[in-house]
Amino acid sequence: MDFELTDEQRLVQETARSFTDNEVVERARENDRNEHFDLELVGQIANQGYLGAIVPREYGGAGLDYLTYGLVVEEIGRGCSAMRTVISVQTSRVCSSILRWGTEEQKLHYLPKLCSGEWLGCFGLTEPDTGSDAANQRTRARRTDSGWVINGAKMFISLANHARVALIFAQTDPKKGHRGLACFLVDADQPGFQPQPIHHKMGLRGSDTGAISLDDCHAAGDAMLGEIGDGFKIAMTALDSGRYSVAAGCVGICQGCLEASVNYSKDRVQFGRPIASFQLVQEMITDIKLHTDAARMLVWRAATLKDTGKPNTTETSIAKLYATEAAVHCADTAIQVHGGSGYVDDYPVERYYRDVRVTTLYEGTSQIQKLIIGRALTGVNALVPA
Ligand code: COS
Repeated sequence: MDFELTDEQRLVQETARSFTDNEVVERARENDRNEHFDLELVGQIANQGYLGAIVPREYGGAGLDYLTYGLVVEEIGRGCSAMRTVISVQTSRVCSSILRWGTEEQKLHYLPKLCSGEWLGCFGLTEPDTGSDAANQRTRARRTDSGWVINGAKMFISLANHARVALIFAQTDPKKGHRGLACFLVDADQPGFQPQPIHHKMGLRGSDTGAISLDDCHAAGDAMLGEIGDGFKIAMTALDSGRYSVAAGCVGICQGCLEASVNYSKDRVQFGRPIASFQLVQEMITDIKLHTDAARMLVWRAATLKDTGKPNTTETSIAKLYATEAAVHCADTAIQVHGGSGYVDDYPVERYYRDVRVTTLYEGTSQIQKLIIGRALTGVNALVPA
């Protein structure tokens, strides 16, 4: 693996860095305070080409490789995890699924609108009673003369309230278990699709999260990704991309914690000298750096495997597990460096601490990642009773 970025990758990285500093960081605190989902900023992010970044140019994307996409996600994640979530969902879950599983017509219909930000998309897998056990979908799809009717409920869905198209996972035949699942491209602009905002989240307050009620929702006969029975694999391949994106965003949080802590420690004077001169403060900053670099290397390894078309589910889970836990640790440590000042939102570390907490929960909890990794190592599926 080459640790040197190409000139093009470096340029994309620098552009994303200055965009983040000039446009995203500026608004992150106010949006967080006001629980404001900043559609104008989403539009700017789309104009940068960051929605659907890995989608080939012929479908309206930026045609980036995974490593370069990860560099962008890291920078936006450093600035604002709520906006990073928009990129992760739109790009890694929605666009990557359509790209991987869609017909040519579906790709041409959806991808340009999603990449340009004209439409937002959401990913309806999680349900009120279905989280880690993703195969156990309660939402049902019934065939009709004109297509499908879908009934059920989805929970904790990012972009639910602003999506124009929703990838909805539903069971077509409960007797078949995960082999009965299908993934529908559902038009969110119909009466049976009813999103409800979820408020009072610990973090990601500037992101849009909702519950969706599906009451006789219609999907046309050809509004399905893949075939009946492909639903679970579609979800898992989307998560292979989504987990990578979350991991890259968490490297951004780690990096943000590092920069904030270094700056603060050089400014803050106690006992007549900057606290950066104290060994125990340097130890905390070094610890943040260690976690940041290790997380970044794991993300880059997963990217390299993806970009060379090699199996990467285990390495993606390792990157996701490590980077999210590292970011939780770094945010905690950065607040310790900031002392009382880290407890209010004058500094970004307070928001990092709240925003990062969900990352070890969504896209598969840390425990699920450990079971995926453990299964790959031992060949034993801990989720199947012995
Ligand atoms: N890529 C492609 N196919 C995959 C896959 C992947 N990454 N992971 C599993 N599959 C396939 C398997 O090969 C298997 O295929 P067959 O039916 O042909 O045998 C099928 O999917 C079922 O796989 P498995 O037996 O591993 O399913 P489990 O029910 O044991 O579930 C876990 C596995 C726990 C890994 C899965 O349910 C999971 O990831 N849960 C967490 C869900 C999650 O992240 N939710 C968050 C949603 S977004 S906030």
